[in-house]
Amino acid sequence: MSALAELEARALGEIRGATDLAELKRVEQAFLGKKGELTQQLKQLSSLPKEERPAFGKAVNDCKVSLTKALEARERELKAEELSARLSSEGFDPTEPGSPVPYGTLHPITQITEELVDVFQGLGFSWLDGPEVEFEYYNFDALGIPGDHPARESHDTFWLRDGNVLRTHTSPVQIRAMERFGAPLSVIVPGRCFRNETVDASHEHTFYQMEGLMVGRDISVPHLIYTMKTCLREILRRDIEVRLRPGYFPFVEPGFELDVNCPFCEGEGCKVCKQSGWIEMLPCGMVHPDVLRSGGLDPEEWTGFAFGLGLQRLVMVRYGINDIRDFTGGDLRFLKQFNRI
Ligand code: FA5
Repeated sequence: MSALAELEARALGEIRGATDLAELKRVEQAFLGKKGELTQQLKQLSSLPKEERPAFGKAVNDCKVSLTKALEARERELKAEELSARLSSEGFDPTEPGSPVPYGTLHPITQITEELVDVFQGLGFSWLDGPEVEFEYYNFDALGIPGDHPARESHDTFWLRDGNVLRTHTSPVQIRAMERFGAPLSVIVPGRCFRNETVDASHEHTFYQMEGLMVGRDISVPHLIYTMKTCLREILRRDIEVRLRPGYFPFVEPGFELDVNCPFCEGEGCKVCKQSGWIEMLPCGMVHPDVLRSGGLDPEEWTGFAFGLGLQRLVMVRYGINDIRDFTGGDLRFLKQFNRI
């Protein structure tokens, strides 16, 4: 056995035999310290014939690596032993269950999204996602809202330096869905939208919509009414009446505003519904032939309906919440009322 191999074996034995951290430190010094045995070996290097130096240098280095690894491993073991000895001497029982950590709750917008996805998947719709940073083309042009169209003014848009936009609604995904999947098609698209609006009790700069789109042969207004009634009945958890009023959106023809009978007065007339008995719920309509064309579909063959549901608005109507800012205010007393984990 070479002197180096003998030194390594002896050092490894001492490392394994060290019974506490102080002793381990002493062993480390004895072999790897400035005056340690291995360090001394290295000093012999210059006295060796030139051709033997590389092999000897490598052997010393390998030995150093092996000792360092063994020292680290033994240090970990000794530390763990010391910790468990200290904890048991203090009467700490690591097998006792910890004190409970309070759970958070799902945000009401997350809850309503999950419920809506559930209802619509039951009706055969697929759940799609789309980009929040959108091309001007998808957000506006392909939906029949060219640059000079007055409808752009109602969407106070966050423009990015590269000419793209933070999407102002989920409708651009209508085009993306038709381009990608063709027809027939039934999709919902819940997601975040952005408008550069002054925030007040009913407007946020960042809010959630859920787009719905059904395209098929002979899809007509009764399909739209049936779908919306089924969805709103499930979500508002009561039997509801709906009515359609004309509404203008360049990407639907005809376009509607869909109202539901007021949940607070059952249609009798109250402060919330401004004595009308009806609450404005969502805009919708039959997909404009030009929009079908933008999506690559032939309007002679296909028809469809679309809607854009404001999710904060839906939760507000369901629970009688009167300020949209509560959703992002971070007040736990508000959030804990929607106690679903
Ligand atoms: C649209 O955004 C259309 N894309 C909806 C649509 C889709 C129409 C498909 C026809 C067919 P509108 O700008 O009205 O429409 O917004 C739809 C809903 O989003 C509103 O009813 C409202 O509930 C919600 N919403 C709009 N702006 C805000 C805002 N600043 N803060 C909170 N909710 C908003």
